[in-house]
Amino acid sequence: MSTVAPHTVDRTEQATETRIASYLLTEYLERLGVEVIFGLCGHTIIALLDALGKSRIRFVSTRHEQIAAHAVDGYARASGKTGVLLTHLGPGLTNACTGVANAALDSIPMVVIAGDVPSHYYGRHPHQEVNLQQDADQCQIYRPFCKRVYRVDRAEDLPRIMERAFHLAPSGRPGPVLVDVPMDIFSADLPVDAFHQLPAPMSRPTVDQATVAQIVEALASAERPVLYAGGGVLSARATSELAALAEALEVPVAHTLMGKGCLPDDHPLLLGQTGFWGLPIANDTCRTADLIVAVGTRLAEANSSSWDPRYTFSMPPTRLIHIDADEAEIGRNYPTDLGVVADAKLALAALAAAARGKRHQNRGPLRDDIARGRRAFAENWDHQWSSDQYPMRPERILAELRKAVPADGFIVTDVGWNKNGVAQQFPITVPGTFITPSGLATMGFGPSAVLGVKIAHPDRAAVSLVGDGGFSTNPSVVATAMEAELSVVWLVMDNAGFGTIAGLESMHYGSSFGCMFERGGKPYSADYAAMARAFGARGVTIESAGDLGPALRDALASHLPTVIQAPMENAPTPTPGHWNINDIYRKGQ
Ligand SMILES: Cc1ncc(C[n+]2csc(CCOP(=O)(O)OP(=O)(O)O)c2C)c(N)n1
Repeated sequence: MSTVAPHTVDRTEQATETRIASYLLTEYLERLGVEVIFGLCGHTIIALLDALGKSRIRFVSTRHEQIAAHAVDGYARASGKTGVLLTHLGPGLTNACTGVANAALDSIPMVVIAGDVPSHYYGRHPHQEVNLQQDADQCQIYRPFCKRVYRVDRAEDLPRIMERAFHLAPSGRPGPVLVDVPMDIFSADLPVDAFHQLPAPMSRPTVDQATVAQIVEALASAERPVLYAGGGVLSARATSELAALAEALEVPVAHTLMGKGCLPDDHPLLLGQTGFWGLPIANDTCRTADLIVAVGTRLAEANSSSWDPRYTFSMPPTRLIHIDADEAEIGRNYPTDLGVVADAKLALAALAAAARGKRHQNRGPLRDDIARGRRAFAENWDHQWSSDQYPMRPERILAELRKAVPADGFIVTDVGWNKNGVAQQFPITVPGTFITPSGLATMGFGPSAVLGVKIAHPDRAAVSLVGDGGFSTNPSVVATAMEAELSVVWLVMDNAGFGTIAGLESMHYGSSFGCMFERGGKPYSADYAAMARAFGARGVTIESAGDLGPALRDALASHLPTVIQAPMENAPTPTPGHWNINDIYRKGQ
């Protein structure tokens, strides 16, 4: 019989075979189908690392916990599975915080396992605990954004809490769950069958037939209806159901930033993205609609032009039917005629089935109007697709990227011209291939998330399109890609500054103080390509616009990670919608 440590289930029972918790936990993670964990070591988690090292689970070690958290996020988005992050306490937990919050705001399922100080040090303020004003409570830093924050106070609770975490993260509205584990618990003995409980298979909520009939009738009889798709449509893998519904009733489809890809960009019923960085045809059609059926969206500020009725949505008089996995989202920002809590895929499938063959209002020249509206907007920049200007025009960078990356390749953006430009001007035809940080819009997301995307789909292209500001937040992603042998590409749009914010500041204040990269009063640009080579990766500097296409094709064919640095003019993305921060700024003397 093994020696029984203080954290066993029942020391008085007759001989229960026990094993060390970290090994049992690792086997449980294997049984759950976990194939990869991203993280960064610390003395609180090496017991688990030892077990992971002996398991089938791949551990990808990053040089910063924020990188690990974004990589988990990218993996979860691309694979559709719950991602797993492993982090040390104190500085590890706080470093990962931004990445986990980013995942939370985009409803990405994630389980965060964090080591903590030994449980018997409660209240003594041990090494690296975030304390001072609160004892043994550092996990609460995650409270405003995690679905649950668990601290495991007794070893016998670890199996039950792990089961809860893997049950809750993907269910309902997905999101991160933190399991904070005092390090002695990883080394405690537990009965060999302690992790017997797997998360229950779950059926997801659908819509009752009467409500389905009501919504389909409302769509069919409306004169100017719009289907409005959010990221929830993509995460539920419900794009073909959306297309079937739209086509059955000839209803145009607009989408949020995260909803891009809900219909192929060349679909004749696709209006495009709404909001500040949206398309005029999308904003105008939504604003003048008589009915909007919104699915899997928060109707968030950026996509709704700060909820100003003059730009994107005018509800009322437009009637709103809102279908979402989370009842808390319904009615938050707009008066709602009908709220439905349902899984997007089941709801859209039921609506599409009921809509098939149903008579609907004559939509007139709807498809022509959409085509004309999209073409008119593109005419603002389509001449730039072939521009030889150097430093390059951003539109030419997008055009070369689209030509080089296969339709099923992933474009993982950061924030800046990359995100706004791709959302607005870059055709996506395969759902799920556009990955972007929306809710928290975290600069630094893209270069790290692409690592997880590539692990989820090693045979597909994965390019992170990122500004030089975003890329330089955590350039050690290159080291991780080298170690993990991930042939990802970072295409760095180099405008020597935090261009998007510089543009805002100069528009309102006539200067871009604090936003551009400068040394001695002159623009300062680091040599990211040389830096990549220093890590052993490939690094390419674009010296004329015509170099980019071949450089991208070489990079995608290479087995090494590649940084491509493309000097670019700091030109703003068009903003057909509205953001009311622009009404707030006031210039003084
Ligand atoms: C972590 C974080 N800090 C600050 C911001 C505010 N912000 C939004 S866009 C941006 C500039 C990004 O610069 P860059 O990556 O060079 O892209 P560009 O805007 O030049 O295209 C900043 C600082 C943010 N979104 N995230």
